[in-house]
Amino acid sequence: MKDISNYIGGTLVAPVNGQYIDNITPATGKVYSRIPDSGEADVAQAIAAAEAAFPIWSAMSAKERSNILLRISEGIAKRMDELAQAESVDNGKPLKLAMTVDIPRARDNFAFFATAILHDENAMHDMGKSGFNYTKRKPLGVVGCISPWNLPLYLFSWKIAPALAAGNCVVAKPSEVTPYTAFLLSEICIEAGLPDGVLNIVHGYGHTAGQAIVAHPATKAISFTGGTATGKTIAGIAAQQFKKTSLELGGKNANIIFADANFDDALRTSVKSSFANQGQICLCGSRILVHKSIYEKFRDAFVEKVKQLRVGPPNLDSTQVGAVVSEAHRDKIESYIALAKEEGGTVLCGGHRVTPEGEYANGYYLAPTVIEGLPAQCRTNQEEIFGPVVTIMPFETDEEAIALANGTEYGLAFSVWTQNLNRAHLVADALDVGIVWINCWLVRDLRTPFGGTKASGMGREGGFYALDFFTEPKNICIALPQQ
Ligand code: TXE
Repeated sequence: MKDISNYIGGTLVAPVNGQYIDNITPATGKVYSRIPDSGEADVAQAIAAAEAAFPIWSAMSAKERSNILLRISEGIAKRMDELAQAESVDNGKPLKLAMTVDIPRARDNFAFFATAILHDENAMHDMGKSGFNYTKRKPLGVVGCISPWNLPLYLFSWKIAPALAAGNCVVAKPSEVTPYTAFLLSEICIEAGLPDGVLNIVHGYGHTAGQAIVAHPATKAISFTGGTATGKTIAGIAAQQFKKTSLELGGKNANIIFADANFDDALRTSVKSSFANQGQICLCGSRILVHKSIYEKFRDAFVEKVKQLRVGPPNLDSTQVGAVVSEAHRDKIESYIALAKEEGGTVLCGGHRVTPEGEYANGYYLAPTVIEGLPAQCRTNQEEIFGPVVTIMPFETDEEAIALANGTEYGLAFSVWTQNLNRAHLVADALDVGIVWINCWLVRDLRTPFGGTKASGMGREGGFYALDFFTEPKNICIALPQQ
């Protein structure tokens, strides 16, 4: 059994208190490694190391920082198989998904921000004969990055890469549920020659290690992805210290299918947007809204396709839906399925556990579940379930579809399926949401603003939005001599 280490001041170290947390693989329900149960003392060491490294790292040229970050990207590429395997074991996601999405994207995150800093520009505001202003953007100092378990290395690197590229030093905490690839990243950073203390990775629980990062006066900004309730706690602590926060929180996304949609494309993609990563992506479309005139046809075809999804051990090539991330999370998802029934919903397919054979029999497998007949305002249609469960319901008019889509406290990412150009643009404009995908889902351009409205979060990640977040603008005003 492997005990993984914290990465502090450039070295791999044990937690100060010597305590560890069991790390369970959801595919079998068995403990397979142990994670440091870090606390304030470990975070204090990490922050001290980051503070010591900041003058060196921030003084490097963009080119020098870029070269080091590119080496990290290459290090991820070299260890692609090992990282994908670790991600799948830690999270329960199909190995194929980790190989094609998670780890390639972590590699790309580093490469993207490593090169973005070579192509940026700063503002100059001209006052004509009176003078001009130029704006410098300075790194903030030590920043905290806290990430969740659903896309572990993908989201961890999505925060760390822009923070480092902008010249900050980082204290980061991956989810205690899926820590392994973050640990492997520490090894990659050491091999890549990242100067000591520039990135520090502290493992442990959210309420201890995570909260210590947020509460420490030396962290100038917190970038967080995770649950909305946690986001609220973090925002409350950070606000007391006027700390910048970027919060990417939950979603209850609508997938709106109009009668004039390309039926086959909408159908195929809806299966993916509902159940990719066992439905554990904040961008998954968990409420499918279908125009009344095609409702029965779409519903029946959708359920037919969902029934064919193969649920099973993540390491099998044939598996399309793996295990959900933990026993507690499986229980939470099951409680929502029970609630949906109480609220009057009909389970069209799924709604039960799946038990593979042999060593996988105690893993956390759930059949992809489709529920209809629920009112829009019920809890099942309002709260984030974050599992392989979707609801489906009909609508009659464009206005009704928009109202249904906007009718939750969340506003992260909606999909709109129509071949009518005017409808596509008008509906997209009316949706109170951070991201709209028209005739597609999860098509990503890393330059675009990423984030949500309302309870889905605050601020935007991606491209120069992230680099802006991790820097402080300083305006310098030059007055020209007046005649
Ligand atoms: O997330 P948490 P959980 C949603 C989803 C899920 C629910 C809870 O609905 O069921 O959130 O998931 C750290 N101070 N999403 O409990 O707790 C924690 O250690 C500082 C949506 O796993 O928010 C982990 O590293 N940090 C989502 C990270 O926060 C704290 C992805 C996320 O954990 C902390 C995951 C604290 N007080 C869950 N408490 C998305 N938007 O992608 C916890 N953490």
